Amino acid sequence: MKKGLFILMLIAGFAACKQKETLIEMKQPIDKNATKETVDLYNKLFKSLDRGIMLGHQDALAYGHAWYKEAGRSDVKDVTGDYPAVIGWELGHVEIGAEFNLDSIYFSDMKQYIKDTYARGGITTASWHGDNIVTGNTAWDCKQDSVVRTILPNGSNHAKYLAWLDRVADFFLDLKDKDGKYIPVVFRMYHEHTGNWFWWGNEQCTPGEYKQLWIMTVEYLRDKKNVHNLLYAYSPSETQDEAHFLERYPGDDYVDIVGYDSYVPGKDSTAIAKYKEAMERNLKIVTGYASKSNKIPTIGETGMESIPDSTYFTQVVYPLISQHKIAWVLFWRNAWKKNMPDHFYAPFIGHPSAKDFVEFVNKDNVLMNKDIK
Ligand code: BMA
Repeated sequence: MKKGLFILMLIAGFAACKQKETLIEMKQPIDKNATKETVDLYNKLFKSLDRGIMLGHQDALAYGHAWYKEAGRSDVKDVTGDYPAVIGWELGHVEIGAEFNLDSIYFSDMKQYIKDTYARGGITTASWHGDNIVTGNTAWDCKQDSVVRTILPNGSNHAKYLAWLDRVADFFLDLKDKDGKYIPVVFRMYHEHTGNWFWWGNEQCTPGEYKQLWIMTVEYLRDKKNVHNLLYAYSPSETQDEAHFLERYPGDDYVDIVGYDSYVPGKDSTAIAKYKEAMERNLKIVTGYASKSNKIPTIGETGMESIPDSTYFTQVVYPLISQHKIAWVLFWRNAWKKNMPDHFYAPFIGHPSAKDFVEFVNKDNVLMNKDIK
């Protein structure tokens, strides 16, 4: 064989190996047609597990404690100097074609905040407290046990619900970056379903019905509406063990990210003790299942309302989460309305827990926006 040809073959061989290696290394989300940016985000999340835990805050850019819509502002940034790495948004009322969500954020503003976050290298996740389609009341109207059944194929509200999903799809399809590419989003839908406070809860539908609702939604958004910029996150409220966690799990083919929601159930030390116990248990369940099934583990929502314990972040949360590899911990929103002065989960300037929060975000393994660019 000519020397030149041999060298060429050698190079081609190396290139093929390299390509195969890259293919093997790349994790694929459940959407086989996911956009490149969505696959990249999924892989970025896997890589970030070795670096630390990203800090998340719900509604971070739209408002904060006692302020609403101030360009560039965020309570977390006011206190720490940087934006959270993960920002959560709430889609409730997008389904009915409203201009603003159930916490008074204009969807047009939300889209801009998501674009700004992406441009900064941050990550967006969305929850959806969609209305009760039977009564027209909120997601918390859970007196019936038949809402999900009416939504499933052949149900009396199936067609109407698909029209609601059309609006959800339109929202996601309207998220494009400056180059016109779809912005990837983590969709944490039908959450806290092991509780009984939403129409999709555990007393409101059977495990089979819940799984069908989930699968129907994924297949409709992905296969009918061609939404390919989503990663799907499964996030029950606290569960007792893996069997409980999986009782309503729609299957590995329908979930990219697993997590749970857990809050301090009160303001005193007894509540904190209960929280620690629930967090430890749920962190084990979620990280255990994630590593078995090759999914990303997260804490979907958490916090201590009004943070009465000024060392909550370094003394309660940090010792719990730093034992585990999880992609992020998302603290719930800081309400802006005057009638909800105690409804906040991250400190604002002047709050007694602000110093502790700064110490928390400065830990090497707690990641802010600047750490994940
Ligand atoms: C709940 C509360 C409500 C809010 C809802 C959806 O936990 O914060 O005030 O409307 O989430 O964001």
